[in-house]
Amino acid sequence: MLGLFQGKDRLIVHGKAPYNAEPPLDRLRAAFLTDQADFYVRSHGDIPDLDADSYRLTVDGMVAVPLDLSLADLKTRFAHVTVTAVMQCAGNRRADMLAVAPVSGDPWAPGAIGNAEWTGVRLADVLHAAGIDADDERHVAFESHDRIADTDTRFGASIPLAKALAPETLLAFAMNGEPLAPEHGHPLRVVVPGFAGIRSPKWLARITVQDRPSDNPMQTDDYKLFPPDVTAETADPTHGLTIEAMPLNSAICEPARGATLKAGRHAIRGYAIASDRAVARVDVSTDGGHNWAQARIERDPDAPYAWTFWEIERELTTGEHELAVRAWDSAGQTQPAAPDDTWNYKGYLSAAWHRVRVTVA
Ligand SMILES: Nc1nc2c(c(=O)[nH]1)N[C@H]1C(S)=C(S)[C@@H](COP(=O)(O)O)O[C@H]1N2
Ligand SMILES: [Mo]
Repeated sequence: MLGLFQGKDRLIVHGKAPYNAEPPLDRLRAAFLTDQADFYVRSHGDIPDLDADSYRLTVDGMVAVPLDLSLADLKTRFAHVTVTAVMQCAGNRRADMLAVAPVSGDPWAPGAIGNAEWTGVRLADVLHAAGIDADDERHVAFESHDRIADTDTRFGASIPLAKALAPETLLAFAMNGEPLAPEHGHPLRVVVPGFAGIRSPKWLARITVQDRPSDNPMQTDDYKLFPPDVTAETADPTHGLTIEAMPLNSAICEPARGATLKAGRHAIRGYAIASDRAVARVDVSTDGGHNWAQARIERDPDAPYAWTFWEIERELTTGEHELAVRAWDSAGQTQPAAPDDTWNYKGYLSAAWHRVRVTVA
């Protein structure tokens, strides 16, 4: 197993305790599968140091046969499955909303995302072994070993039963063929492809099938989406939208924001992601969104939950340029031009055109 934060020295650190960090965007765009060393870390509290040999997972609640499994039980009783999927924080690209008006939370650039090959067992197989009946009104609640910073409350969240039973939803013990690093949830985490990272608990301790969402503050108060007119003072979390599926998004990874370039042809590269739809088209502008050209896209048709890479070469003349990217999904939807319309006081789901100013000298 990799040691704590091993190789993470390249990351841009937003906070040390809890540890929150993201890769520089050229590292992020360097490989279709993001190395654990380059993978962003989002933690709400401590990073538990769990021993794989003594680890236990409890499955209880509305099940016929409650389970108490070791990691070895889990690995031997259930088929191993590998799914390539993006993990993305609901706060990814928050910095662009912060530029509109103050928001709470870390100012993530577009690096609070990564794409990995997750190996584990299907959550559905474990739930069926516990004898659930597939009543769509149910929820699957998770509890973890870490404590939310400055509280005694363990981290927890839930997903609707239908997504828990979906074939892509895993209890994962490996990432890109390596055991999970401590900061990514060793020895076992949930992976819910297409959903915001908050629904994929790390350091999983307990799974409870119940008739309502988790009562953990992460579920009831945080990760709720509001329109721009709602403030921290007026927000009623019971009226917020629970963030689950992530929106269509794209970002320019190269060149870097603020870069000084030589006049001539330059490659402009980045990623796009459409959650549970496919990215159908990516357009790039070098004049702030007046004129657009279609980028080449690269994706794995067998990995619908992975990201799409895109690239285009453009001639850049001397002066200031505002590069911009917008993606389109298979339903013909595209991203909003400006972050203002979807600005929210928590800075979630920042998905307007990504703009990068560069100087050509
Ligand atoms: N137990 C636990 N699970 C957690 C979190 C956490 O703080 N504790 N953070 C969540 C959030 S908000 C995100 S975005 C992802 C980040 O996963 P990563 O750190 O492996 O990239 O983990 C999720 N799972
Ligand atoms: Mo997150």
